[in-house]
Amino acid sequence: MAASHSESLFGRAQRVLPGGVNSPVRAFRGVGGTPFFVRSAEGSRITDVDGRSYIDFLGSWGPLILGHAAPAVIEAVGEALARGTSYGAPTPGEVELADLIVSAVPSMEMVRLVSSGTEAAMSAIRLARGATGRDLIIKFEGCYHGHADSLLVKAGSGGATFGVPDSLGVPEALARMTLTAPFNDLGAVERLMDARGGEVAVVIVEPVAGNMGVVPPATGFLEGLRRLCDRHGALLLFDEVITGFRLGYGGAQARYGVRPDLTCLGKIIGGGLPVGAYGGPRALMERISPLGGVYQAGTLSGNPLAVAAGLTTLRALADPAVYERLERAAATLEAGLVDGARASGIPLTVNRVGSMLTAFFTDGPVTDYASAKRASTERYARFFHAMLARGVFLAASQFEAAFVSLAHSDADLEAAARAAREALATLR
Ligand code: KE4
Repeated sequence: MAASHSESLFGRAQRVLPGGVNSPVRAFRGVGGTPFFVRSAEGSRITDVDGRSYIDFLGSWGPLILGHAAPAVIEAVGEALARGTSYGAPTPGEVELADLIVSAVPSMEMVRLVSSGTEAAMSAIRLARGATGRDLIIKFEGCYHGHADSLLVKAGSGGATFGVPDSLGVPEALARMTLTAPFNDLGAVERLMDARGGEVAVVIVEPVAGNMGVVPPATGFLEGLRRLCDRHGALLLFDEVITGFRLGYGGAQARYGVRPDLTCLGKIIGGGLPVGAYGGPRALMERISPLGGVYQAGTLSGNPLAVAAGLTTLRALADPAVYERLERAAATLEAGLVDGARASGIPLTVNRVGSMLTAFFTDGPVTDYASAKRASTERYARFFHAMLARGVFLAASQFEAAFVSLAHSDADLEAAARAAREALATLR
């Protein structure tokens, strides 16, 4: 049979792009097979270069909460485009977006726009180190905060407190400054703080984990981190790149009522174009260059096209009714997965917070990375392809999230639930 256009493109791509992709998870290595190449997308649907279309529950890994090619976003970006693409000088839109973000996010008085979640997390870490004069950071196993060196670190062997590189190219000396603890394990954080709290600049956490699959914070976990940081003079950094404007207009910090010292944002605030941000109280943010001694910069920071997409997206989310709609829609998808698993007898644990969810192919509760890793990646891979064959596109990894958007219709959700029931039945 002739190779599909995606297969031909993937063959060509692999000769010039490492793995044929510009971000590893897109290569389908977690699920096998050839990734489809995208021709276009609109609303809840994405269409590949062979003309196949899928109901999309990835939404570009989170940004497309309005769905693809939302008319208001297309119009706003088009208007900005007609005026130029980048100036390297301040624009009114950046001020409007900054105003909107600091008015929505409870802990923010000031914000700096950057071009990715990685940049946001990396810069917030540097600010925390600069503000406290301390070097150590604490992160959680299974949480991902972009690919800055200090954050590509995993737990040292034998429960040693210092970290070891989780990627080639990360210096051991730097990795040792990152301590790790299991997500939802306050005791482990307390022990780290008791041992070295005076050296810890910041604790960085996804308030609802999305990068081990969706794992909500245990009751009291976020409040406990707040107390431990206060006791030891460390800063608390919420990485809300996924949860910001996803779990409500004020993000996870508003939903759970815990106020971090710093927050990083991304994804939704760019509406599908490159925007990241980090922010917090004025006293901290005024330490950022050009006011203070913590340096951070970016040629395309606050890019007018990306700002237009972000502003339009966030304005569309300002109506609380949209989050009620997202909640109902995601609950329908969750029910379809749970019903399908029950009918087929396949062990499945579905973790959902708002409109982000993960179906783990395991029967136990999934509360941290260790329990998430007990899920069957082999079964997830078969499920992923069975859903794709039925016209539903999920994350190409068991350890990622599915996202429901405002563009998903009742018909889309019913179709996805039907596909899930059929796909799960094929796994028996
Ligand atoms: P970016 O640099 O990819 O914009 O953001 C990094 C980042 C930071 N913090 C959190 C909580 C994130 O989830 C991410 C990026 N998420 C991944 C997948 N969950 C993006 C997909 C990819 O790497 O291609």
